[in-house]
Amino acid sequence: MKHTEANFDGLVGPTHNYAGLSFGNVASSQNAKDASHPKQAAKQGLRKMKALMDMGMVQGVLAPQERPDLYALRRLGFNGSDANVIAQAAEQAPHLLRACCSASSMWTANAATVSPSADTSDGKVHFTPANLTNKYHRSLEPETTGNILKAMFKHEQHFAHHQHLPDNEHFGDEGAANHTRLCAKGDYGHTGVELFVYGRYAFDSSKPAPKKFPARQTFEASQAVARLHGLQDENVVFMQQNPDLIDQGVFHNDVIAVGNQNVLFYHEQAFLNQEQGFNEIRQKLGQDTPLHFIEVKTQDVSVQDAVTTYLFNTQVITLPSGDMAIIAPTECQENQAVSAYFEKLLTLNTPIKKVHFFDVKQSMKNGGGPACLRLRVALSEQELAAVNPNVMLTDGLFHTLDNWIEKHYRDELYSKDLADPQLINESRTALDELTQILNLGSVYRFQQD
Ligand code: SUG
Repeated sequence: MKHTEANFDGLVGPTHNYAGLSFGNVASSQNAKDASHPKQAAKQGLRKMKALMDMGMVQGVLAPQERPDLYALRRLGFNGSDANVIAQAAEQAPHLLRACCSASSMWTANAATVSPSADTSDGKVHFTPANLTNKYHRSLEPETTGNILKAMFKHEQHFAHHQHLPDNEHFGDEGAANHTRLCAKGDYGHTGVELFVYGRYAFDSSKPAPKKFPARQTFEASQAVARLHGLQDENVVFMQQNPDLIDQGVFHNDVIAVGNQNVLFYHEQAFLNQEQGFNEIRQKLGQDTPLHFIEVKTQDVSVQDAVTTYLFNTQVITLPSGDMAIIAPTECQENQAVSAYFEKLLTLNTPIKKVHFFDVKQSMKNGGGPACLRLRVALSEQELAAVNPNVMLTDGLFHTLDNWIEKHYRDELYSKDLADPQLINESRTALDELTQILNLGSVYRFQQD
């Protein structure tokens, strides 16, 4: 049976802004308080989705979350009418208002960890929303993420949904950004090896850990997700991220490594105990599945260049022709070392034959590249047929969403605009219409009250 990998990209929400909320994420800190362009951001993302669809890829859409999050603000003691809640927060705690307005759910590589049915003990596709405990603004996402995923992947016969891990730093979980599935080339349907990459141990302080910036993902969280998904020990590998790199702004593994089928593309400094980990991957995948380990040396691309260009936050995709292509942000093209590296890569006789560049600058300014914007779900034909069809991109849906963005999104948003109570209605009107377009039902709390 044919298996495909579908990409579900996050639609950028109407409150997209730069609030400097992510300590350890260099772009987020550097661009704090700049004016943002929500309409442009949403259209950049939508255009990338359309381009992948036009390349013959299976492409879906993941809806944004309700922001401002008035429920979160009320939970923190702001009260009265919705407009009052916003006004009080703007005056007394503008940092909390900014956090509750973040459109960060757009980075769906952090929405969940997904294990395809070929790997799981019950033969279902498993989803665990990420708890994102390390950042307050992101910790507001998992419950709604779970609701949206359930509305997209409804059939219990094929799909299993878990609750996010306990909301505690010990089980800090950032989802697919720290999870890579490797398998035979051209075949998502055979059991693969699921590589979980963590930043620190939560219950053993004697182990290496970063000193300056937080390690968001714990070993214990990765282990728990593997258990929940019913993965077998012989199909799972855990590797630790190099803590020095977290201190240089590599806040997720997908900022320094990316894999697809039989390719692992990574920076030479990405992992601790690299050879040991790679040997385990080789041994668990077996001799029939030789892997291409494409290592980028520091002398070719520095860690700093990798962080500013997002060379590794690229999507490595298998095209219908069987060749692989890289989907990269235009920042890579603009950097001499990285563009020279790409030229070299295409001569290396690896499965990667082409590089496509996309302008996702609005997302990049908050530290989110092409790979952050998508959640990968490998599906059999039957499973794909069971996905809510309204979330799958077609030319028709592309035009509907393009018009929807045009109608509801602001061109520009400044930090002070977050105090505008009108933004609540704008955002809710847009999302209410979106749930109808995508046939999601009432996934938002404002629709349930
Ligand atoms: O969690 N930025 C996100 C970027 C996530 C990127 N995702 C992956 N690497 N998969 C984060 O740090 C910034 C929001 C702000 O500062 O306004 C933010 O949340």
